[in-house]
Amino acid sequence: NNSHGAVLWFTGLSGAGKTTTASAVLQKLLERGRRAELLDGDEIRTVICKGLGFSMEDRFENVRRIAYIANLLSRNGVDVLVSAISPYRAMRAYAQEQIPDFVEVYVSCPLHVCEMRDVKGLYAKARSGEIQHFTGVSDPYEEPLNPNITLCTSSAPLDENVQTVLAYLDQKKHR
Ligand code: GGZ
Repeated sequence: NNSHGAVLWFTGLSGAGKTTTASAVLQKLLERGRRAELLDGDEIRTVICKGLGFSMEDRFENVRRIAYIANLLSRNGVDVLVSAISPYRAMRAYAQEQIPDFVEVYVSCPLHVCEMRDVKGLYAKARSGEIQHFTGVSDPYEEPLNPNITLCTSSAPLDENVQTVLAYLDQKKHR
């Protein structure tokens, strides 16, 4: 259905560049005159997902709520960019089932690179045990087996990754 927006679901490790890449794609879509929104897990966790932690159950609940909003927006013609670790295949499969025009974008980056970047100092805290159940360190991340798009943020520049996403959308004739 062409009146639907696309839902670009960015999954990957903390610090892989999900939000950075999604924000840059958002800018481009807005410049093209699209209606578009970014749903960032980290941000949503301060509002409608306030109180949720990082157990498998809470992460699943987080993803369930994000998928619900993404669906509401996309069926009203808004392109939605989701940035959430969403570490389990089952939760991404759930989102895919709920959302027409779901596009899985794997933001791939080696753990040691994410850890070297450690933008928020969370990896250090995870290694010291100050934070438990940290994805990639003490909690699982299940890589997508068949993502629609794979972006490598350690080897490709941001601009190139943004173009890859836009080209995918154009070719999918979402526009
Ligand atoms: C993973 C954690 C954790 C643990 C806090 N594990 O890179 P960030 O900092 O800015 O974004 C991460 C965010 C993860 O929220 P999501 O909603 O994307 O996760 S999920 O999809 O799994 O529900 C990270 C920070 O919160 N953070 N503790 N233990 N990331």
